[in-house]
Amino acid sequence: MATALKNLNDYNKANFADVSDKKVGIVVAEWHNEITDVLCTGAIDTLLKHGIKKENIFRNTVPGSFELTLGAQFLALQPEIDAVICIGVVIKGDTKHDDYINHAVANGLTNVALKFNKPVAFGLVTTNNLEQALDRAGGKHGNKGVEAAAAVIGMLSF
Ligand code: DLZ
Repeated sequence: MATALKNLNDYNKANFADVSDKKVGIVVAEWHNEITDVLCTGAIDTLLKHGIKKENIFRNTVPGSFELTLGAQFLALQPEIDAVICIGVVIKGDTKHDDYINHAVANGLTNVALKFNKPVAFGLVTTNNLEQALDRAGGKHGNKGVEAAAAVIGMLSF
């Protein structure tokens, strides 16, 4: 379903378990950091809202979205980390860089999740322009960071 049909802030918490003892790593890409900061805040606020302790949230940065996969792996291989949220913004430009990055991150994060048997959320905003990215970072479509955090809590409740 397109994001235009579903606000990213709306999620079903009916099946959320008690996650108050869980530890969550967050990896944030520095490209478009004025937007990834907003996404990260959305993710952290959502984790806190559902009982995860501030001291159990570990925020790390990587240069760009392409590096999210290795950042996620660095965190996932730490036994004390229960789940990872990856946050980035890839905006289409003149070349096909966005395609390469987006597919690499989607495949990479899937592999990390399966390899470590831990939830790894895809908090990557992939858009045609800046306006669409802002719409998904606290704008009219909600906040992709909120959605990513809710996905992790949902999977920790599985
Ligand atoms: C190189 C690049 C470009 C062109 N665009 C983006 C982008 O829109 N969003 C993003 O997160 N990163 C971008 N990068 C950087 C790559 O993700 C990566 O950091 C570099 O290619 C170095 O590996």
